[in-house]
Amino acid sequence: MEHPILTAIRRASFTPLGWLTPGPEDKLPDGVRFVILIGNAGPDMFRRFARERDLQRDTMDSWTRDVVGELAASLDAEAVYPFDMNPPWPFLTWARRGGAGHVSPLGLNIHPSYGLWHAYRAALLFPVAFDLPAQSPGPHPCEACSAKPCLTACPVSAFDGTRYDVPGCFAHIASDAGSECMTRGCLARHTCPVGQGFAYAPAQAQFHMRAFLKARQEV
Ligand code: B12
Repeated sequence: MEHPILTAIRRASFTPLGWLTPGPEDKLPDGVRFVILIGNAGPDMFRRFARERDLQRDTMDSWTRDVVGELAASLDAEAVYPFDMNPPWPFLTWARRGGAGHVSPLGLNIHPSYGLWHAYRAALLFPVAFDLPAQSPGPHPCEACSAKPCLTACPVSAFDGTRYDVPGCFAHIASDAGSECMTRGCLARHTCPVGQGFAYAPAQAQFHMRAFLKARQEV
């Protein structure tokens, strides 16, 4: 039987992605004994968001604060978010420590089932440790992937396995030539063979790409 904390997270349309006991290097408030990372994998979270908000006008971040704030309160937890930026919380490092995946050649984490098609929406911080079995991400799938199509699929070669050319990526997606990236989502991400069944549906892909471009244009 699933632990009731994980069931409560799923009922709220989020996916529990990993969990860990934090250390001093995490710079979390005193008294935090356990961290559960929650996010999206599969369509449930975006469907709930689309039911509750106007996709043309509202941001996912403000919706996340509302609904995760409520979920956290119901579980006697605090929440911190991947979009808190001063400085950003190390979600990808936490996720790897929590057994949720490995770092891919793109810099994103790759999950054994969801591949690159998952993202974090919050970390729930608890004052007690739960008896959840440690997760293992299994062997690194990219080490067995000799073709590495993710490193050659980007139309402007933004990835070479060691860096991400952020200005090059944005110049492309802001131009007419970048319309396929804008409607389907990052083409490097699409080409990864792991977790293809979890690739975002067109509405979700386009929503995120527009938000991504808009955030950059506002900097
Ligand atoms: C700043 C940021 C960006 C910047 C620049 C990122 C960059 N230079 O790599 C911009 C705005 C351009 C960006 C773009 C995207 N991002 Co971003 N981004 C972040 C953010 C807010 C902070 C990252 C950071 O600086 N952390 C600080 C350090 C201390 O944290 P860290 O855990 O140690 O993480 C770093 C290491 O893992 C490092 N790393 C380790 N090994 C390697 C190896 C290589 C080759 C590389 C390049 C990096 C790398 O990369 C991380 C830094 O990006 C995070 C959210 C968060 N709070 O983590 C999302 C996050 C990393 N982004 C995410 C996503 C999905 C994207 C996009 C795909 C968005 C889109 N188009 O839909 C793109 C493509 C990103 C890519 N290939 O890297 C997800 C990744 C989910 C996952 N599966 O891993 C995150 C976690 C947000 C979320 N809500 O889940 N992003």
